[in-house]
Amino acid sequence: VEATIPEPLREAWRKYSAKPFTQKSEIELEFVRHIETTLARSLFNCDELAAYSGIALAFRDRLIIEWNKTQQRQTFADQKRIYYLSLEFLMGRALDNAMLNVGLKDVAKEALGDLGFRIEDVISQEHDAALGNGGLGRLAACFLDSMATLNYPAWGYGLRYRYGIFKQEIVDGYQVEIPDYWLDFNPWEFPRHDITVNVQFYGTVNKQRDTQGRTTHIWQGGETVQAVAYDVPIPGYGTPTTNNLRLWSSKATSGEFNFQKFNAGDYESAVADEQRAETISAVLYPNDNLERGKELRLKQQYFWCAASLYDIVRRFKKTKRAWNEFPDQVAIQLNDTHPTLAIVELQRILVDIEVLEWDEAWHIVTHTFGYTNHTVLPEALEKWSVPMMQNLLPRHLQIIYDINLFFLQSVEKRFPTDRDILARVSIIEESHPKMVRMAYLAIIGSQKVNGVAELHSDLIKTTIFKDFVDICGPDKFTNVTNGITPRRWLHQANPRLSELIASKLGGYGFLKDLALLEELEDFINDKEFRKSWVEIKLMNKTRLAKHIKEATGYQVNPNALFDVQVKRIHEYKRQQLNIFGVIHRYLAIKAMDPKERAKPVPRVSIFGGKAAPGYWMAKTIIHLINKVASVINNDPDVGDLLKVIFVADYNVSKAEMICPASDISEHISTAGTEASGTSNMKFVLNGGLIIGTCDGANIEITREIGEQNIFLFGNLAEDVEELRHRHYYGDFKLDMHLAKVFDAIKGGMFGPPDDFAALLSSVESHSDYYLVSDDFLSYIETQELVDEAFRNQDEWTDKCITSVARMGFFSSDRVITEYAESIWNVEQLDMGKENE
Ligand code: 73E
Repeated sequence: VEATIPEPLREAWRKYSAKPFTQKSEIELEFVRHIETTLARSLFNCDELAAYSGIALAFRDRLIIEWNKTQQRQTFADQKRIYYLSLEFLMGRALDNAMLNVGLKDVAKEALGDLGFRIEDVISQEHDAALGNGGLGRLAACFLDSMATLNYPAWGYGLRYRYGIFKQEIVDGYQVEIPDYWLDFNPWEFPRHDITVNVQFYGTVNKQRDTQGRTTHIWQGGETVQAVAYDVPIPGYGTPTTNNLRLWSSKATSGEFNFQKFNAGDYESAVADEQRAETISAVLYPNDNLERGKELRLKQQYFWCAASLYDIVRRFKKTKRAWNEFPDQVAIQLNDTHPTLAIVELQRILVDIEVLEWDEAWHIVTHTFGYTNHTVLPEALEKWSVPMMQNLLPRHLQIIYDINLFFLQSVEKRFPTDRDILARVSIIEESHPKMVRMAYLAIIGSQKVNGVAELHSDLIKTTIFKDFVDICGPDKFTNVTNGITPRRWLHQANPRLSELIASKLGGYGFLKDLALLEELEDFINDKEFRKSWVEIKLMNKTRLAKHIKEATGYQVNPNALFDVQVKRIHEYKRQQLNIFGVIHRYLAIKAMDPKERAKPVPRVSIFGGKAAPGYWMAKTIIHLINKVASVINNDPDVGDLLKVIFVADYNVSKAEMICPASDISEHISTAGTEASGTSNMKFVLNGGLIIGTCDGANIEITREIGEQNIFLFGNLAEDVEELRHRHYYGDFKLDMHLAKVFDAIKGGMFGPPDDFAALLSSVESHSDYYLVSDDFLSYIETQELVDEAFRNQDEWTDKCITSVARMGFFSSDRVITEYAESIWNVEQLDMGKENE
């Protein structure tokens, strides 16, 4: 039955169809209505959390009206759509973003004021949506914001984890992990119980002949789990476009099987099945840049790929087009190799279910996908054991073997004399057990492969994927340097700075066209402007100092130099280099004549970040930072000269407070290891400077802002291999300054030396893989240059303003435009008058 209301009866619908609010009184009406009905509360028991719920529900309704219209508009326009597949979407809070993007924050502020609430207090009630680990997940969130803002017809597809990234507490200096159950009240999602997909696992494959005598493969048996869609509206900034993020949740299928069990009185086992199914989407794996090969993770990946592809194909089929038009309608971007099974699944759908010829199907597949690589770290490159895949996804393994066979045949034809190349590029690694190399499969199945910053994109072409450049040609490999959304990372995180910039540039146009920031350079000598600039930085530092006081009890001086390193804890990111540098500074202060101690620039070293629960070295680094903090912060010789702070539970909303409050931030990875980094961009955009290595996007930031405005140090990527080789063959002498730091640790200055023995020996006796010793001298000398520069506050301010003015390139709007033009070949939706 056609579920559409006949034309003559539509008048009532049109009359009562919901209209998006714009007025204060309308917001107040909606707020009170939700408090009194949806939430069953009243003005006598409306606390800040209830107020958050009320205003969030009001704005959710507002978003969903535009969301509905956007979907209709996109269906009607019938253009190519972008599908962004990511296992992580690190969205953070939604309310502030929703209010700003629809342009009603000021109005909402007044409305809440009328009703007895301060908007900041209400906003801070919201729990972060923390469905990601770090940069990769946050990048996906920035991309959603930019795709909506630029009116691209785009969908995000991910998993609706019941538990996001764990909450971190620091107990006696150690990290403790607390589960993050975040779904108690989440007004931003819409369950779509009518949109479900059954996903199959295990079972066997049988060959059959169809009526035309062709061999077909039937995948039977095993178990099925149901995917249920939950939709999250993604509002663009200053446009009605509201795109969709679809997250899949797993549950047991309500099929025959359970029914029989219930009837047979086997209630407990039926409930156990139910729970087993729900386990698939229960928890986000808390590893950043590390793959552990767990079966449940592979199940998550297939569950999500299968459900998403089914949905995408279903939408395509509604247009009644021929299959060869699929790549003209659909662009699927793989956020790292995590969704690589989508390639295999589409081939399976086309060959086994839609009965296309293999070659025709493969042509469609390879013109649909794009693959973004985010890391060269070997421990992060995904490989799945062949026996595991054979068991879980028997038909997919067959298809992978066939893809590999045809690929290797073509390679052999082209390189008949290279005897090793087939083993090197085979999707199957001939180890025990055999492994499926997901990155190779992703390359072979995609039209384009991109890295995320220039150095990184060059490195993948010359190292891990070198053979594939020879085989597929250089045009398949490209670079798209990462970016960040200026809406969240300037306007929302730093409203005062955004307002100051708008006052000079004549409006907020820069939020949609970040290159406009360059006009700021015209105001570099404007005294009033500079004064406001400095005041805003001080206010932001004061706000952070207040948080630090509340969270740690330590009082820090907002006039000191705030030196910040916040990111996941990882040896390659080298928080150990930073804390060793802090100890070096401490020893220097202690060694000074008390009269001299007035000279150094007072500094607050601020750390934050989570360690993967099973990553012992990273946890040791956190422990050392906290021990060093408690010694230094309680040493009366030091006073305000040096304070060390570990901010617990670093997340998106903490980042929004911390980024605007830094004077200098540290991006000090071993050269060649950090693919891009994106917090480097957030700090500079908020008027902070960088101390960093020649790595990732630091290099392009330097090119844009000028090398006089950044503090670079350390060995270059091209020298890393040689240095490691030298260490390995015994030619290694610990830097003398670092040796003194190690002596202090070994002497028990920061607690039992045994606690840190493994960390020190990773540098001293295990070949110093991350070159901490090699870069130490250059690091501490450069930190002295930072002190020097900070003493001259006027020049420092020049550097900050100039840098912000030159950050336009790092908007995620620029990034999305590059993807759209050079990889996806999609067009923005023409909004006609609506977008004016
Ligand atoms: O350099 C960052 C990059 O800025 C990189 O380490 C990160 O991606 C960011 C965005 O491009 C990243 N995360 C992961 N790999 N690279 C990763 C790998 C496995 C699981 C979770 C995250």
